[in-house]
Amino acid sequence: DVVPVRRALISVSDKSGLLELAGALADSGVELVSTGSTAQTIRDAGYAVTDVASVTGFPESLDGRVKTLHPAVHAGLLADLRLASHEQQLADLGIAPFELVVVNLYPFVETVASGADTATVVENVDIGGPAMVRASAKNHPNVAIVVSPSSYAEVVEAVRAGGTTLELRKRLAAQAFGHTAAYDTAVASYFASEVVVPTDTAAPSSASGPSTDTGLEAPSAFPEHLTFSADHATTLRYGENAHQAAALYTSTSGTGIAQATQLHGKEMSYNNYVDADAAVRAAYDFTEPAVAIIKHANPCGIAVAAPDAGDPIASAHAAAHACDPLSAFGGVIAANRTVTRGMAETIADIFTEVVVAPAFDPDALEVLSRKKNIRLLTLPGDFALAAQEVKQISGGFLVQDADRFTTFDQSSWTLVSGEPADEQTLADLAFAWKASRAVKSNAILLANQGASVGVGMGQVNRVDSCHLAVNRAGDRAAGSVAASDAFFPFADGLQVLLDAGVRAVAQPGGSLRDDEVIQAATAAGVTMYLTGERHFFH
Ligand code: 93A
Repeated sequence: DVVPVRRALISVSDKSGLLELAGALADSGVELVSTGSTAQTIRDAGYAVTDVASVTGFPESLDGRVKTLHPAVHAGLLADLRLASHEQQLADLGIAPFELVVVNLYPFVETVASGADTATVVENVDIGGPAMVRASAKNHPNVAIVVSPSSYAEVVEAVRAGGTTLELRKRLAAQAFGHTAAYDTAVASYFASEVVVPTDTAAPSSASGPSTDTGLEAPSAFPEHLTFSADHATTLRYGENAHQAAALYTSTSGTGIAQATQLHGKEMSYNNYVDADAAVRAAYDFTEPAVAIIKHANPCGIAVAAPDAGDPIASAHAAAHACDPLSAFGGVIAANRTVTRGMAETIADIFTEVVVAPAFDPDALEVLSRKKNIRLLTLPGDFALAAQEVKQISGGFLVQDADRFTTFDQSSWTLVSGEPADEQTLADLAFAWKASRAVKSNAILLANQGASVGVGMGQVNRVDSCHLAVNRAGDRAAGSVAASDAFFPFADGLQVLLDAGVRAVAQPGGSLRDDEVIQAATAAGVTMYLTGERHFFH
């Protein structure tokens, strides 16, 4: 099973050790066939070499994309000369076999690491090289395939000793398949990380059409506002934590926080973007002047302007801040109106990471710009909350319509306990109900006079969220109104609110134990409305 080497095909991007190898093979009487610059390097060193183009009778073309992709090469690599028929066919075709193939591939990984643009990276996806490597490895009973300069010495030794052994060729074939597998994995992960989503990427047909239970139309295409181009990526200093690499991909057609203009301050961080997005989502749920202050994607205060305020947005900010001044330290603030000097002066006294708004009055900008680090962002003029949302899970994406209120109008609510609310209480309930949507589930939000006074967020049971909201509100819990993003499964959570003295409650209803829950409210003489719509937010 020793195969003497008469003819070798050499095509290498990494030319290290090439001349020693070529010299040793030439000295052993091996005919060398090579591609473009490999042939040139060998020839320049004074060794005889045949250009692959003269073997194929076809010029290297398309900027080198087609060099060795030709039957005259591949028949020479794949012929199994243990078979008389293969030997005969090669002879009939006038093709000589190769017994040794030396290939290393275009430096794909190195090109990506150099930060090259997409076109350059793509050009460095080797096609012909892996084809030769795999063909030769498949045909290891006849061909020795070498993919690494570290194998040259051993192969030269075998050639000099009369030929390659089957044991050596098998070992080399295993290395070769490992090499192309690793190469393709690198290519695949590069493309996966590119997140290039063409506009017309339709979801699989199984995802379209109405769901049988709900009559809802499934998203039939990847959301249009998430059309990215790879050159719209901005490298961020790091991700959620300092050891996580991160980038911002800006949708080419979006009108959101990713398209905001930064007027001042340090570079936006990954967490700044996440919180600014949550803040804007919360503030823009309101049509009246509103401010949301966000920490770790949760509100530590939301408020709308007092009806008679002289500086409405400043009044909304002051009320939002008063909800939880301790937590507001280092927060991200969104306003849905131009930031005024009055609002700016209050913010200037509080350590704040980001302020995002449709605009800043010039004197507000002047006040805030005195703070070196605070990031000031203006939203695009055509800012709009996204109509659809995408969440990554392992192996795929979840796409859903954005959560929109359809139950904001209290005329659709059902009074199930206590007296009908007066105008102010109804307004407070409506505010609390809307504001609770900005709170991660399980969400309980206590409010008074158009401002949150206690927020219970992110707990795995509703009772704990109630305790949290009540504790945060302190003595402001008594006389406040409460909103719950989803029904009370038992009366226990509601009881915490009732014991704290809330005066009215809005919640979706729909629990098996609604009766028990309603009875607890009735027993406490507290007004309760069922809104009929849940607003989980995770
Ligand atoms: O562009 S390719 O995918 N098309 C080919 O036909 C082809 N043949 C060999 N790349 C191809 N190669 C690669 O060219 C080899 O894998 C090797 O990395 C490189 C050697 O080219 P040169 O000898 O011109 O430096």
